[in-house]
Amino acid sequence: MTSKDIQLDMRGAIAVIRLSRPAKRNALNDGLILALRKLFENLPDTTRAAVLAGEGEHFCAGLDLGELQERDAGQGLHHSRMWHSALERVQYGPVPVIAALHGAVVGGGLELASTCHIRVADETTFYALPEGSRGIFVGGGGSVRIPKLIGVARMTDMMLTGRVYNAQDGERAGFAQYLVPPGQAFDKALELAERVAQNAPLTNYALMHALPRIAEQPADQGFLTEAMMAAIAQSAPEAKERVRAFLEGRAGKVAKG
Ligand code: 1HE
Repeated sequence: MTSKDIQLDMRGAIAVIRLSRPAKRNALNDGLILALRKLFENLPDTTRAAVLAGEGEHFCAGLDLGELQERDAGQGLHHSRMWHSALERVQYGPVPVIAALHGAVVGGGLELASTCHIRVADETTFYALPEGSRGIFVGGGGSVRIPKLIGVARMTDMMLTGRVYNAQDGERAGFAQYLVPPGQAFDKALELAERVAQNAPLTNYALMHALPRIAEQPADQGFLTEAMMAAIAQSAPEAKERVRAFLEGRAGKVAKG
């Protein structure tokens, strides 16, 4: 399924994906969620990293509330599962995704942002979970992913009290890994994506697919999964060449940040 409300633009190996429904603040209707899923299932083979951004004044206003009114309980269940399956394609897709955030990152928009692998926010960004005051609950995986960023206590507070985090507090709380001046989130996200795209593909695979699962495993199993992933990654010819390049003085040193 394609949608005029989501745009893909390849910039070399970087897939730039934009939510393009600014008149509705990029609110996520069913068509957009299905198109997002399809897009991540069909990224060109040459893609090495992606940037996810929103058109207009806001990243995303969350669920399209216009569609919510028409659902009964059974339809609501399937709708939430549809979101889960689409957002899983983002989190466990082929390449790391860097979210470029600005303006509202609220409700389902925050759920979507929390599926990405790195979040860059500009200073206009604000985070909220208005589900609490709308009489509903998160349904796009937010109860699983958001506490991993900010903790259960902060998420509970946001939903119980309607608390809104501004960009600075949001970065401190753990929503974003980078905070930049207004209007600069996209450029920073693209810069990071280009850097991520230089990594050995198996390293990126390990970070996307093994690390979050190891974090869920009992330590004993996590150590074993880690060892297996490490063995696979280091056995790739590309890893051997990268290590040789360092030993022969052909690769950069780690520099102070
Ligand atoms: C929408 C939506 C939407 C805007 N669904 N139409 N999300 C929310 O509860 C957030 C609701 N939205 C807002 O609080 C504000 O719109 C914003 C803070 C995001 C932006 O404010 P602003 O002043 O820039 O825009 P606006 O004038 O409020 O909205 C512009 C238009 O977008 C307007 O429509 P118009 O036809 O009158 O021009 C709004 O109705 C429309 N619009 N947000 C539908 N969300 C998987 S479960 C996830 C559950 C949730 O995400 S619940 C949280 C939903």
